[in-house]
Amino acid sequence: MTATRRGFLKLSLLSSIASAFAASSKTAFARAQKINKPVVISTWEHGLAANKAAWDVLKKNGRALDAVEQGVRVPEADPLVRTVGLGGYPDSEGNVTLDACIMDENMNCGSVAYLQDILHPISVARKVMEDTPHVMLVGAGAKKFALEQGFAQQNLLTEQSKQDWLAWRHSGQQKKQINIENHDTIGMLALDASGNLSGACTTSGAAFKLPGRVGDSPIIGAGLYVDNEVGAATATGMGELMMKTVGCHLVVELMRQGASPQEACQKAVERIATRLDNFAEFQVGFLALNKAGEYGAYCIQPGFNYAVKDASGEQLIDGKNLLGEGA
Ligand code: SD4
Repeated sequence: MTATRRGFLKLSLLSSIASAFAASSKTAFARAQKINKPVVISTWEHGLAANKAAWDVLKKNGRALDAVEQGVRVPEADPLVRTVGLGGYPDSEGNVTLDACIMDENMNCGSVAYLQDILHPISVARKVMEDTPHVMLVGAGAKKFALEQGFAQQNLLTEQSKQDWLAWRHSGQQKKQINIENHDTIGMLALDASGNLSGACTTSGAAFKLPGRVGDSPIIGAGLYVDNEVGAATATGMGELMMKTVGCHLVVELMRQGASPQEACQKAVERIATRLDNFAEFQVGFLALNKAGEYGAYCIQPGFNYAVKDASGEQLIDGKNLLGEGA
């Protein structure tokens, strides 16, 4: 095929795809009287403090990408948030290993997994996105890259985390599953004043996991996905379930087909429930935001909440769930 013919085919393909996108994103706009922007949403109660940092960027007409990075750095640096960054529960050998990813409005994404001794994995993920041709760096390579980029090396195992790990070891090393007492990953989504979406997700993962285990949080499509034509989604809970269903990509695709953020999250949880036999042993929560600034969430178990901040103020909302009373 000649270069001219290839160019022509590419152009006509792009224009038909563009009209399909325009048609699908009209659904959300048609539903919303007015676009709610800027707005930021994030998982769990610690999302309130994180949203404040993100809002500082958004209220000055800053970019959603900067907002989500600044936002999730708050729990990363907070030793009291026990499954993100500093003070996160270690793996079964006592090592804190971190997973994070970030995605912008242009389908750019960056990710780090199994990263040790670096306080802000989300900022390393952003560097991977912006300063390398790659999407994901893991383990020793990710750490080497971070150090070369000027990130400081730091011990992230706090005394409290060490004590909890020792107690777990002495208790016979029972399996610690992600249930309603053991979760804190932060996933954050923002729509900025220019109408652009971005998202970030960062975690120390499952407590006392097998060394080398990586969850959904750094996997684009599983723990986070952003399509600026449609919406964005992030997840918290037992990562293996989101990985098996590519959950966040599914949520975004459902929104593309016309589902509201709430409906899309519910359908993704139902997909898990109808495909994975042991789903009821775990928690999974999806959170979604669309181009019109509408948001929603849905989870398997009761107990998941999420924080929202927009021009009308801040809220902490209980996620609707599949298995709880009144579900
Ligand atoms: C993981 N999804 O590593 C993460 C953990 C989590 O709330 O979200 N906890 O599987």
